[in-house]
Amino acid sequence: MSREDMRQLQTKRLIKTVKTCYEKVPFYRRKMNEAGVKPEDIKSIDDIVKLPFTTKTDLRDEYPFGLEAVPHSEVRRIHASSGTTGKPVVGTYTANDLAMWAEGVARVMAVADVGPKDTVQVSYGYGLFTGGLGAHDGAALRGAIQLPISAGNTEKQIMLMEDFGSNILCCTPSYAMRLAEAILDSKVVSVNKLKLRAGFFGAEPWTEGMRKELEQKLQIKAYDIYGLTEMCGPGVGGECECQNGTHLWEDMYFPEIIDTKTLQPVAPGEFGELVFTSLCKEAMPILRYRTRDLTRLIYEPCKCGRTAVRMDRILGRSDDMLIIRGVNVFPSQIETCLTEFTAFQPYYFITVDRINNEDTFDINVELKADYFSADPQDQMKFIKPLFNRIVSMLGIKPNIHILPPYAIERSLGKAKHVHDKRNFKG
Ligand code: DLL
Repeated sequence: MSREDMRQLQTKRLIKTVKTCYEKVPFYRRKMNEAGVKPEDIKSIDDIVKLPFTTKTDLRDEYPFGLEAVPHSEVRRIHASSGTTGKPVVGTYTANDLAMWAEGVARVMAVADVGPKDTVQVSYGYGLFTGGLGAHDGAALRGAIQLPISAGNTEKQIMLMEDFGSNILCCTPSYAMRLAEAILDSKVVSVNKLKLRAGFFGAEPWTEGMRKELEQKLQIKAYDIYGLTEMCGPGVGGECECQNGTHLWEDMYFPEIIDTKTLQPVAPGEFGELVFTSLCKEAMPILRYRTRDLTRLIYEPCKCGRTAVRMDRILGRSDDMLIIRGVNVFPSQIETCLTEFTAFQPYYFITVDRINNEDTFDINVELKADYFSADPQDQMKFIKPLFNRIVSMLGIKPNIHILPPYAIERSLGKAKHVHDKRNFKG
């Protein structure tokens, strides 16, 4: 679709969404009244900046169904994201919302031409988490065979992958790495015997280095799939064959990038916080939702021919950013450094503490089994270049510890990379 046609469609859908929010959801009416904006003030997609933001706290305050814009009897499914503290964030869906969600995932899967001859192994968790059922419904819409195995039970995953001939894998990148490791270590299954050809990985930040490792180890094309419960789940966007940014389905979810301090839109192409307005959602429409995901939007045309705007890799969430000795650190930056060295595994765990008024910064890492030695002198050969790389990237010095193979916990879903002990001190 041309940019102008897209803008017209977005305008039409925004006007409708805002009117519904104002008329049906007391929360939005109150917020818009406070901001002095009425539905009639929204005449074009550019007027979106007049609308107030919605935050995760608002969602929690309106828990569970305060933001619904339809009678609850029209809801057909409820999902929720775990959240680290307190009440979960809830997403509810009408039948149309479920169809639109599946369409978003199906568009992502189109890049690998997923269809009736394919078996899609859905190794995202099934349940309240949107990953499992989201990928499942997208695969169903493509007419593919769905294998709803969910996350975990790694040995069985690889046995069925071989026996059932799964050729598309959907899971978090960290679980994909765990599966790759299990396949390479396996005495019964070899990667050459598998039919895998593509993977759709998301739900957590991952790096180019991780992509290369996964593509090489699993002998597949590894595509990014992005999404969040507040919009629908997976399938807000996905990568094309250029693997050069994640196309966002902006006819369904309008993206903006704002400066986290001024809350004003940044210049096109600049980094900031991603904000979404749903343009088609019925059960729980959302206006200007602050995702806390930090990235940038790329408006230059993509070689693939898709005109939907692209999003750069997500650096991390603003709430995952560590401030160590005054320096901003995103855990994914450690992954970037690790994957530049063949000897290291892409697994890591960061511990931050404050001792004698100074921040400590410890990183546990693993060497691949062929390189591992328990001898500290041997280890120094590997630690030194990694240390130098991290210092050049972050400007602060970590303590690097090499752990024996498999010592770092492997994740089935979203990996946990950080323990910040400072949070528990007065
Ligand atoms: O993680 C939905 C999903 C499932 C997406 C499966 C992709 C695949 P939530 O649990 O609500 O929903 O978490 C949403 O996860 O705001 C990002 O911080 C992060 N996230 C999701 N996809 C990506 C990605 C699902 N491709 C939050 N890259 C989002 C980086 C991602 N971060």
